[in-house]
Amino acid sequence: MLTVKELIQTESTTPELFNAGNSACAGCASILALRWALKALGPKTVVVAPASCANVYIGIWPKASSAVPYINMAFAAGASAASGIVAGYEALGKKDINVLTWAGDGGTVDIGIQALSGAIERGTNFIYTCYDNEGYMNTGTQRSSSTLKYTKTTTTPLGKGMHKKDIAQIIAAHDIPYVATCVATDPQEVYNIYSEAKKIHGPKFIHILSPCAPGWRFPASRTTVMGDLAIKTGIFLLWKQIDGELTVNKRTAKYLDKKKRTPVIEYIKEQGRFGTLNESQVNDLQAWVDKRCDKLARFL
Ligand SMILES: Cc1ncc(C[n+]2csc(CCOP(=O)(O)OP(=O)(O)O)c2C)c(N)n1
Ligand code: SF4
Repeated sequence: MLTVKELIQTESTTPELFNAGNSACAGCASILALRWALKALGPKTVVVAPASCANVYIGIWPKASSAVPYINMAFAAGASAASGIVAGYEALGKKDINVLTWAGDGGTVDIGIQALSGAIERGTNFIYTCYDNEGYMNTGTQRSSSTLKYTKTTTTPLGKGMHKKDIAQIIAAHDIPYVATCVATDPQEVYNIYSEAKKIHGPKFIHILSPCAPGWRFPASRTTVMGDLAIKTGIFLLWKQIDGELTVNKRTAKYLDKKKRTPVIEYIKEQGRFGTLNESQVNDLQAWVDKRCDKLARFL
């Protein structure tokens, strides 16, 4: 696992596989994670990107930003397309190519979940990433089943009525070799996770919380603050499950103790997407976080 010092060296010694001049918004966390994931995976990687911001921020041919093959795919088909590509390479006897699905939460937790579950059941040797910006951002901020309760979106103008679905736990229940969660604003963790995942055979699932300035309505300069606050409040939990063994990430472990945890209101008030919440709504979100933290604390 790389230290921060080694990571800084790695930035200049590894090839740049997602180049500058892409068309992501300023402060996009998803693109930061993709850049570091590709640095870890290396040039022998094929990316499958179902309908999402990932089809837009790659840019327009012939000036697209990806230096590796990058396939824009139908919304529901991120995992099934990857399954076909893996089968094709296997038929050709090519064993050293990483196939990476890079999908949003809409493309994963909503429309893509069936294809993902099927590809996993077939034992597909690929890495599936859900970069989770908690909404359909590419099409103008509609809610997904990964949107936090009370978030105001164009389809939930008064605030979403139900809690976020826990996609990482759903996939972990498929008993696959590797599941990990991280925040896109932590390049060291992103690099380390992808370096680890590429050595494992079979389906790998990585859930990345990706703060999104326009969709969450915070200033682009504060993207990394949102990633840090998500961990400190426990609103996003960091853990890994390798061959059925769940371990809690050290950063999250600290905040499973409620006395050390930052209250969720500190996260909420940084982001325009929640509008003004009343006391009972804030308490409800806090209770949801506390329950999830208590559940994870059993694995410490
Ligand atoms: C079947 C289908 N329905 C709707 C769309 C329109 N569409 C394109 S991207 C998108 C939202 C994608 O959301 P998400 O997967 O969360 O990725 P993000 O845009 O947030 O990066 C939608 C609804 C589509 N391409 N195909
Ligand atoms: S809308 Fe959000 S996720 Fe999409 S490119 Fe912009 S910052 Fe990134």
